Amino acid sequence: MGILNATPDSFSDGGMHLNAAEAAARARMMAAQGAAIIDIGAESTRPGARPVDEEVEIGRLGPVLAALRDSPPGAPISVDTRRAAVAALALDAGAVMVNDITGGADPAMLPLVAERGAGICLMHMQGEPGTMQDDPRYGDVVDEVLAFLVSRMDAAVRAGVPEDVIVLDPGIGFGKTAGHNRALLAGLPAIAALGRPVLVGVSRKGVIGALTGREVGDRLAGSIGAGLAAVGRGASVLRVHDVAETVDALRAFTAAGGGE
Ligand code: HH2
Repeated sequence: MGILNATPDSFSDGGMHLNAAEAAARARMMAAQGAAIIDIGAESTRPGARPVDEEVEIGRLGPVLAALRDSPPGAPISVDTRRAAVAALALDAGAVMVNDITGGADPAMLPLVAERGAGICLMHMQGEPGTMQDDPRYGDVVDEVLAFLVSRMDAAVRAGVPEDVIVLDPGIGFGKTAGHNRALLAGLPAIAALGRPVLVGVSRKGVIGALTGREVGDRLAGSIGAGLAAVGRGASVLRVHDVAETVDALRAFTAAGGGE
């Protein structure tokens, strides 16, 4: 899954894809590099980020989706939003999947996904982006994330979403310390055992910075290392900024017997 942030303030590519034509070109390039899904977001959810108004989110997304409709990227489009109204607009404009960092908290989200026959990624987050990294606490982080994902999957199925369009995500870096993130990566087999594809997003994140001592722009090798480990432990979707390098790494990893 290639990341396209149509935001001025995303932690690693903020401000790079605000122009619709350039954003659409980037989406097409990621698809050509081997991305199986293009995930487009218009609200940064980095630690400390402030929520943006719905109109702002729509104003950023609309032109990018329109440009992609005129010239499709060649890979399915997912919309990274926690608002059902934004998701509805994106699904109207050609997206086929919703990536919801709140696990479908907006009461209108799961019914919308069911009605439109869309796919959905349900992610775990403790708290809100603005404050989630202040003091995250868990008893057993893997047990708590698992319980949340099971309950949100149940809610989705009750709302009419078929189980086979649901993807699950432990939400690396969303209300978690470095220790929590490592425990969740080690605990991926338990999440994969729920029977749905598991999505993992570690690309350029603080957890990679903590492990390597590198700044955001210099975390490619660390991101790929952690991503491959996640695949080896049961992840089936990696949400990444660097598609070409990740695809090469995955090809070599698989050919060399990784994940068997
Ligand atoms: N991480 C980010 C945003 N959306 N969605 C899922 N399912 N999983 C993730 O790990 C995830 C996500 C944060 O990364 P990014 O989009 O690069 O940054 P920002 O939130 O600053 O736009």
